[in-house]
Formats: sequence, C-alpha cells, structure tokens
Amino acid sequence: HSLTNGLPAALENGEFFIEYQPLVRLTDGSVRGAEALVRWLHPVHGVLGPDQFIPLAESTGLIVPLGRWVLEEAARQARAWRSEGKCRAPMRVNVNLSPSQLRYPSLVAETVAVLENAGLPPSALCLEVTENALIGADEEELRPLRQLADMGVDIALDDFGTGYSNLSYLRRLPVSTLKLDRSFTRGMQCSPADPVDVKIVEGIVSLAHTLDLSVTVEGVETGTQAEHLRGLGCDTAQGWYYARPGPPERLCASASADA
Ligand code: G
Ligand code: G
Ligand code: NA
Ligand code: MN
Repeated sequence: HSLTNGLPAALENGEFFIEYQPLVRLTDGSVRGAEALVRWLHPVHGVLGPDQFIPLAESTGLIVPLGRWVLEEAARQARAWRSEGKCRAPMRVNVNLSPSQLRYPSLVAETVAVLENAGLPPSALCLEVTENALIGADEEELRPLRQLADMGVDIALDDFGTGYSNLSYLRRLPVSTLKLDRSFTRGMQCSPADPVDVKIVEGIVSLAHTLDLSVTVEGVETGTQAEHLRGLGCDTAQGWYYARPGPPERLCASASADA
C-alpha cells in the first residue's frame, strides 16, 4: 500500500493533526470536554481520516508512536484550555486507544508521565476503547486499564451496543462511561421517537446507572434527538448538532455560547 510507506516519515514531518469534537452535558448544554480525532494532512492526497490510516498504523506498529503523539498533543491542548480559562468547567479530553496500545507494556507509565508533564489530574483524561478490543481479555490483560482507572482516568467503552454486548461482562471491566453507538441515536430523529429504540436506550441507561456508569451518546445531529436522549437520562452527547470535529480554538467559543 502506497500510504504505508509514508506513515513513519509523516510522524517525523509533523503531517498529523488533531480535530476536537465537543462533549456536551445534556442537562444544561455545557461543554465538558472534547474527543481528539486524528487526521493526516497527506502531501499528495490531502486530508485523510483515521479510517484511512489507523488500520495501517495498527498493522505496521506505528500506532504506538502515533498514539503517544496524539496523547501528548491532546494533553497539551487540555492544559491550554484550562489555562486560558475561557470555558466554564475544567475541560477534559477523550483519546482513542487501539488494541495494540492496550498491549503496549509502557502504556501506564507513559500515560502517567504525559499527565504529569501537562500538569493535568487523571480525571482530565478519558481513554476510549472499543468493546471488540476488550472482548475476551482476561484479568491480566485488563490490568493496565484497571491501574489507570484506579488512578482516576475515565475509561469509556466506545461504540457500545455494536459488539457482543454480553452485559454481564460490564461488571468485570474497569470502565466508567458507555459511549452509545450512533445507530441508537438514529431512532430518536422522529417525534415520538422509535418506540423500540426508546426501550433499548432506557434499558441501557438504567443498567449503566445501576452500575455507576455514565452514558454518552454519539451522532446527535438534531435538537429532537438531543431532547429525546436527555429525557431518557443520557448524561453526555456528541455530534454535529453541537459541532463537527474542528480546530481546538472552537471549543471554548462554543462553550461561551452555551450560557
Ligand atoms: O471522526 P472520524 O472519522 O475522525 O473517526 C473515525 C474513527 O477513528 C473513530 O472510530 C475514532 O475512534 C477513530 N480515531 C480517531 N482518532 C483516533 C486515534 O488517535 N487513535 C485511534 N486508535 N483511533 C482514532
Ligand atoms: O468511532 P468513533 O465513535 O470514535 O467515531 C466518531 C466518528 O463519527 C467520526 O468519524 C466523526 O466524524 C463521526 N461523527 C461525529 N459526529 C457525528 C454525527 O453527528 N453524525 C455522524 N453521522 N457522524 C458523526
Ligand atoms: Na472514539
Ligand atoms: Mn466513538
């Protein structure tokens, strides 16, 4: 693959950049933080999304240094948001972890170092992992995540509801947030909302809150969806209705507009 050859140099040449998409508290519309979404400004192909190069980075091992760069950069940005003081609440940042990062032996030590260097408390960071990355993981494989969770790092189960969703395994996982896949948000488009999707979301929210987990919904594109999901007790929302992924300066601009 022609993109594969360019990946290592791209990191050295500073061709990656991060867009941030706000995470909004549904009860009052306040911005609580943002998800970091990496992009590659390719010299020939233009801006490439993660779907176009993360799998390559995974299979070539470059995901470890790339993921380290994303974490460092996102932490630096969270520090900047907090220092600028333009946001009403201390901003948090969500960073995606891919499966090989979970197996990387220095994950815990490096994450602790990144937080310390940025002067951030562990609660300023949320690490997003997919259900599929955790399916079948035994206690030893979960230990790094559990260590980070015990320190106060928020661990989110990304794309929740699309994998096996063996609900009893939720109790074993060191996660504090469920990120509900956007397929559930779609049924909230009409009024009244799709009754089956309503029941499903109700059930997930009830289960999550029983287990002391917070629920974030993805792919919110309309005010109608936001209203339905707020009514169903979801805690946090993300989607085009609030903002598309964009440059970091926009985050506190939208925060100041939410009064
Ligand atoms: O919005 P977007 O097309 O950027 O996101 C597509 C997918 O890429 C999402 O599933 C997201 O979790 C993933 N992704 C975005 N940034 C990163 C990253 O820094 N590391 C990893 N592993 N995945 C990412
Ligand atoms: O897999 P993950 O959930 O991390 O990926 C987020 C992806 O969803 C990104 O590609 C992002 O650009 C996209 N996205 C974010 N908000 C919306 C939205 O409101 N609607 C749709 N269709 N996609 C969204
Ligand atoms: Na994600
Ligand atoms: Mn997600």
